[in-house]
Amino acid sequence: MFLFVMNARRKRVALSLVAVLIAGLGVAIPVAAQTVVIEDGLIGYWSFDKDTVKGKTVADIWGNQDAEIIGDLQIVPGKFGEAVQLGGGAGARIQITDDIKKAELPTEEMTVELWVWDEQFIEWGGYMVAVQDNGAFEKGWLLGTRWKAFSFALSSEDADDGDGLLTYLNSGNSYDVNEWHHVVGTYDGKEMKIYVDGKLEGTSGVQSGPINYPDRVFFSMGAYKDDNEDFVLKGMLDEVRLYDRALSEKEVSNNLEAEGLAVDPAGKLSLTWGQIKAAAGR
Ligand SMILES: [Ca+2]
Ligand SMILES: [Ca+2]
Ligand SMILES: [Ca+2]
Repeated sequence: MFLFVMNARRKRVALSLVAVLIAGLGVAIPVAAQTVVIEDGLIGYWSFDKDTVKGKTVADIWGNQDAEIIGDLQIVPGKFGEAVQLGGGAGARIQITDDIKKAELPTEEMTVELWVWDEQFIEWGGYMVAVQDNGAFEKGWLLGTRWKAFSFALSSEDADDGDGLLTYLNSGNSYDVNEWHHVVGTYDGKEMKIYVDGKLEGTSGVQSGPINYPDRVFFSMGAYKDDNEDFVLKGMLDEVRLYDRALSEKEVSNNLEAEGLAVDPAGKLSLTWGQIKAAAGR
């Protein structure tokens, strides 16, 4: 008996089929058709699972952008595995880098995706940010809140009014505190979209062309942080993912159901193989 693991790495495949081939019989028995995270275009994935957090360092389990915990934050049971919990006090965040030259940011298209448990819904909430919005100077992007709406903001080069122009695209509905929500912002170079719990909640055609970045950002999770603002989430963030292309509605729905990568690079391979063996009756 031998095992075949088909890894759908960097292909537009929603489901990874793990098949066990039984030698001699030539019969393929699918034992785990679990929904997995889309990998095509994925450039960063911060799961906050406890085995990916060492001291103040939060591993990027897909890319090369490990993040640093700033402030006294807790790793707590989350939506999937563990999540990070923030208390809302200024100065805390999970920072990937404050040097935009070192940041691996999407340039033409993007998707920012995460699970959030928000305990207060502030006016200028930031879950993942790479932004400067200082008066008329408006560059970069963020996913966060405007009061009880989720909001995806983005600045592009074609819509630039001279010093950048951000569009804050808000969800159509308002939401309650203390619930898990799956929130996604996408930009394909022509349209911004925001999805909440798999449902398309808003579209804007104001922005077009490459993403318009400032010279410096606090590329971070858990706070609306720029040169003159620092508004920290009170709540939890989990399973934060960044793509360099716009996921489709179908792909957003897939990721809403996904419980991780096909083969977890952070060291759960043995667990996955154990499950395969168990399912195969071995
Ligand atoms: Ca997690
Ligand atoms: Ca500002
Ligand atoms: Ca402007």
